[in-house]
Amino acid sequence: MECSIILPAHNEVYFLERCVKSIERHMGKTWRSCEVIITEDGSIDGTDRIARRLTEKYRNVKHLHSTVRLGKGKALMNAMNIAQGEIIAFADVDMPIPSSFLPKMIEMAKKTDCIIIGSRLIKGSKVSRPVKRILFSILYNILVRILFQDGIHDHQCGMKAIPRHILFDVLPNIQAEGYFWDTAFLVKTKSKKYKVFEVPVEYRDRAIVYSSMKSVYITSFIMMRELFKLWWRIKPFNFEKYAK
Ligand SMILES: Nc1nc2c(ncn2[C@@H]2O[C@H](COP(=O)(O)OP(=O)(O)O)[C@@H](O)[C@H]2O)c(=O)[nH]1
Ligand SMILES: [Mg+2]
Repeated sequence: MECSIILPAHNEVYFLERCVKSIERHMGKTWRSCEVIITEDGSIDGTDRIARRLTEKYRNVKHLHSTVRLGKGKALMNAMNIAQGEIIAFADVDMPIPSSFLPKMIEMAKKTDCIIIGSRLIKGSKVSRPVKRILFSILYNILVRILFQDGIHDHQCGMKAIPRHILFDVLPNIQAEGYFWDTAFLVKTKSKKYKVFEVPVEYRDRAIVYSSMKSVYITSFIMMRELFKLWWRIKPFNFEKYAK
């Protein structure tokens, strides 16, 4: 299997089918050698029914379901554990980044054998988000770079493509179940000296009415708390020990 595309979904009744169709269109010929894993939990809006219907319509679409909300990180890890692809990619269902970036990033991961991540904070990116989210994102990423010296500009962008062997070397012992998963993963990746390339993306936040996030302030607080917990756990610059 060439690649696995993981779609974490929580209450995405409006976007899920559009997202899968858009990916099918942009993957072109490679669509048939890919699997799509919808990892969906805690939805109360009928997203699970749509996901089931999509598995009937497409042979290469799978659906993982839990009635309890698991968090994005846990949902991603559950899907990774059943993913068969040589490249394992994931993307947000509300498509803040056009799906056309997905085949490009998968191809780059294949060619370079490195981790490819979308970035909203490097030259060439085009971003349309509320100012408070941009500010939090800049501050948060500066803080991660100061604490962990990893040189990455955007840890939290929702589109990433990872070669299988790297993913499964890094995955054990990542203790992050929610949105913080991406940062925990990248910090660990860097502690193991893998290369990460950032690709500038076009990014547009969904209309707030569809957002599954409670509030930017609550989420920001949780992210900061998780960040300091991680720092405390691995202690400053003690990467060698963390890498094991
Ligand atoms: N399975 C699962 N997916 C989630 C959860 N929380 C968020 N997601 C998904 O993660 C992606 C990003 O979430 P979103 O609310 O758009 O975050 P934002 O873009 O950072 O505001 C979307 O595809 C969501 O459906 C969760 O608890 N479980
Ligand atoms: Mg979003």
